[in-house]
Amino acid sequence: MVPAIGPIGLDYLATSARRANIDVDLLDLCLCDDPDVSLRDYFTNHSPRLVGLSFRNVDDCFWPSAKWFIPDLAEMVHKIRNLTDAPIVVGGVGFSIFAERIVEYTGADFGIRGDGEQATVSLYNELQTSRRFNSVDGLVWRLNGTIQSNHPAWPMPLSLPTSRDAIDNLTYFKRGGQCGLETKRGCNRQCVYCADPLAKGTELRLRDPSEVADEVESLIAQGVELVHLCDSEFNIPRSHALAVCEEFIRRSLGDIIKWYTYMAVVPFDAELARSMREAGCVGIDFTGDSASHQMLKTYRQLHDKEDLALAVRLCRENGIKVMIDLLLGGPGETPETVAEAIEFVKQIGPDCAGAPLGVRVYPDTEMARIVELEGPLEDNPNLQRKYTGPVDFFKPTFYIPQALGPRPARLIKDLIDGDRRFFEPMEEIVEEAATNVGSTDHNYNDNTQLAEAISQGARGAYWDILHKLRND
Ligand code: B12
Repeated sequence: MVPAIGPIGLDYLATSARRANIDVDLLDLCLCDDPDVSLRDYFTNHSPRLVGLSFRNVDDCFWPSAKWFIPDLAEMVHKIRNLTDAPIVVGGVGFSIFAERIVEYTGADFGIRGDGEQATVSLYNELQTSRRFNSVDGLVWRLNGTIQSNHPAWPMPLSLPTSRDAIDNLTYFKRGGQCGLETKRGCNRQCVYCADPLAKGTELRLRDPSEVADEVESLIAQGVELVHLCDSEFNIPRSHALAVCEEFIRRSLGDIIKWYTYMAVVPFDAELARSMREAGCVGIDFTGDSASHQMLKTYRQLHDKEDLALAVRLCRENGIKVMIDLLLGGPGETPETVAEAIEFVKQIGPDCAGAPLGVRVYPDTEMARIVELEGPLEDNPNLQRKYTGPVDFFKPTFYIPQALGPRPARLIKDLIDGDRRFFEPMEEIVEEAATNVGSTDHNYNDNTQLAEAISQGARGAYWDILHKLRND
């Protein structure tokens, strides 16, 4: 994917395996000039006992581009299979959303759903000894040809000491304009559409703030000056967000490193905003979803319109850039609710606002249940997809209500009415132009405009880079 995002899961995994005295080689296919040649060279000279593949994105979650990456993963598994007899295990956030289906589709020997650190070590050990696969947390495996799934690997308490030295973080920083870092895992919110609980669990698993600060210092030592937090929402719970900021402030990290984060709109208040700014936060992307009371209830958000206004004001007062991400086209959305959301966001005046169209429907979410209650999937006119055959939420499937009319993206664009703070939905008819300079959406995949800006020195969250580009 372009720009390149560092596979930070592998940084954590390698540390954990090395601590367990397992030798680890890391072949980063994203940074190879020719991945096929690198794979052949590697397996000609090495005979590993286990091969792991990190798979982050199943699809691009963006309508109408709706790119699906599973066939590429299957091809990769097949290629590796022809180069080594070692078992192949797949893991990663995207993988964890669809673990069983992916193992089945790709023919990989194993998968790990959830955190990989302890589970990979445990799988490795079982492979060398008694092969008790039912004892490996998160493992998806086969028994007499049928797929078995152990309980997801969501260890608690969460301890991830790492010096972040397995992947080439500096190159990712230069090519991706930022590096990732987590302060916790899991999310206990119930937003109907979200797949994060499937991959990370519904319990908040907090890291010790001093461990997080140590990790930031390791990245700084590598030359990284800017990170994007990889928490689903940094401010849940508020107490942990504050504790992390306090540790950063105690070590004066805010003077050296800048960071961006995703946040829920509540809880947020003056004390948290001030601490975040002092700790180095320069930008927040809020999960706004809507500014229509009715749609916020449908999405099961805990905030309302006035909270959105407060969030923008607090950011302004503290010199933090602010983006409100909307999610237009959920169940019950009408031209009126879309207009209400767009008008309100215009009024409260964030630096940017995302206005994508369509809700990616993931299996085993409340959204999937809502859709199923609407009647037979094949006949549901609110489901949009690019693939043929039966409706299958494994493949990119989007909810866009008929009530938005025959050209819903156009409707939204008309309401945005050229306001350059908004990232607009991609329109079917200009899909081909979407990767070209001048596109007005915020699909961060295959984004040559972004990649070009980063190669010329732009740094930051992608919305902030795109916003600056547009305003220059
Ligand atoms: C932060 C983030 C971003 C940031 C990245 C910043 C950065 N520098 O890292 C930004 C904003 C750039 C971003 C962009 C996009 N993102 Co994003 N992002 C995330 C987020 C919140 C965190 C990902 C992360 O790094 N986690 C931390 C690492 C440590 O966890 P991990 O990768 O899961 O690794 C662990 C396990 O999975 C496992 N594991 C990992 N690898 C391996 C390998 C093996 C062998 C094993 C056994 C285990 C294993 O062990 C690891 C440690 O426990 C996730 C949602 C989430 N909560 O995870 C979405 C998420 C990954 N993003 C998603 C999407 C769709 C995108 C975009 C495509 C959106 C778009 N169209 O623009 C772009 C792609 C950009 C690009 N060019 O690649 C989706 C993918 C869903 C899907 N359908 O595939 C997610 C899941 C969000 C969601 N629920 O929709 N994203």
